[in-house]
Amino acid sequence: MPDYTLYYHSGSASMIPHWLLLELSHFHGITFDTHSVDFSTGAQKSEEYLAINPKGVVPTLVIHNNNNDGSSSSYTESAALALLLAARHPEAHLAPQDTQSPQYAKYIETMVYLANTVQPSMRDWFYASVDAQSTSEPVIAAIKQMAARRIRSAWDLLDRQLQDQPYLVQNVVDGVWQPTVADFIVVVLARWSRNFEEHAIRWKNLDGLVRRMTSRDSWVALKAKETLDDPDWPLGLGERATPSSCKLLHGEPISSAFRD
Ligand SMILES: N[C@@H](CCC(=O)N[C@@H](CS)C(=O)NCC(=O)O)C(=O)O
Repeated sequence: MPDYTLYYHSGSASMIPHWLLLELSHFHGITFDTHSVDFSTGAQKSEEYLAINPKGVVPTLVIHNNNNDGSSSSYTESAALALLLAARHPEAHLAPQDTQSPQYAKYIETMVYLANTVQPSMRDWFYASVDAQSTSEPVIAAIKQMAARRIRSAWDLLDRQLQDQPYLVQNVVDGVWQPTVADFIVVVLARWSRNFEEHAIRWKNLDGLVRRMTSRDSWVALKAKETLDDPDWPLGLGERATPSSCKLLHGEPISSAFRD
């Protein structure tokens, strides 16, 4: 029995725990298996899947033998899964270890900001018509405009946070800066912005973070495992990759979601 099972869909929010699981398996010997959830058949809304994730979205992480009694439990919310994995594997130093330190306070603040403000805005942008249950162009445009404004101010803020440091949160182990799970999340979100008018890597410090994080072996393994349609990301500024996303739902016209 592996330590974990991840239900994922390529290129979506499940990239966050998937990347972290690969990082942990590469360096710290944890084991996991994966199940791909096929959005094109609506598998995320099937009865079988809803039994482990009533929200009908990815990711879902199953922790096996959580209580040392052979039972398994499922958990959802990509940011929560990131926090959970960092806490369950302190040897990987994916979070500041001293929960009383100012660095830990900054870590929690950053994680909640990403989960509370940035990720929902991304979802609003990609799923405007689905979540609003509307095909009205002005309604969709207004939702996207608000989401884009929030995302832009997030890039401003996160870029400032990276002003004099390589990673979002100070997490220094034996004199060497280590990324926290917040850095992994930002890179996944930055990738989603690649076809936006304002790609996150236009911000200099975010660009540095993206390049630092995507040089990790675990990122290379993630790209291979998820067979991403833009394996060359991050490209140079101004270049455009093929449209793809958090996940455009089956049937949603891609052309309405991306600028030409
Ligand atoms: N807050 C959730 C959001 C998950 C989410 O929206 N996942 C999208 C992919 S990025 C999904 O599963 N979409 C399929 C659907 O809504 O039917 C998380 O971070 O895990």
